[in-house]
Amino acid sequence: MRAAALLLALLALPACTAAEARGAREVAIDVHWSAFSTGAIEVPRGVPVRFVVRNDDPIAHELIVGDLGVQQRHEKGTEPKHGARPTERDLPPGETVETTITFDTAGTQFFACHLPGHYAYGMRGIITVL
Ligand SMILES: [Cu+2]
Repeated sequence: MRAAALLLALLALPACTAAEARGAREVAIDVHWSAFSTGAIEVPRGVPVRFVVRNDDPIAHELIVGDLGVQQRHEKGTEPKHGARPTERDLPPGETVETTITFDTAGTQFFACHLPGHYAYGMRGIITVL
């Protein structure tokens, strides 16, 4: 009986390790003093990833997820409000916003805030899709 339990435990181990190595399915990010709490995250390809973003600041921010082209468009753009797309969300002051994104291809994506001056100040990070 004990041998069977040990065998089951060993069989389960590689599956857990592989899932962890493929990146997080829930990502918590805090915003404080116009800075994201992390600058680099890893997520798995092809499965929904839930972002839970808490804005601790008394001012608004935003979470824009996408490739470099998306980030450049938003940096130059004038869209004052977001919300319809899961990859483009407003972060009102003092609120926590959740959004779920599925990354279809492995590679590098970015997250950033493009309110005036915030990107240059450092509100950006890298998403590695594994
Ligand atoms: Cu911001």
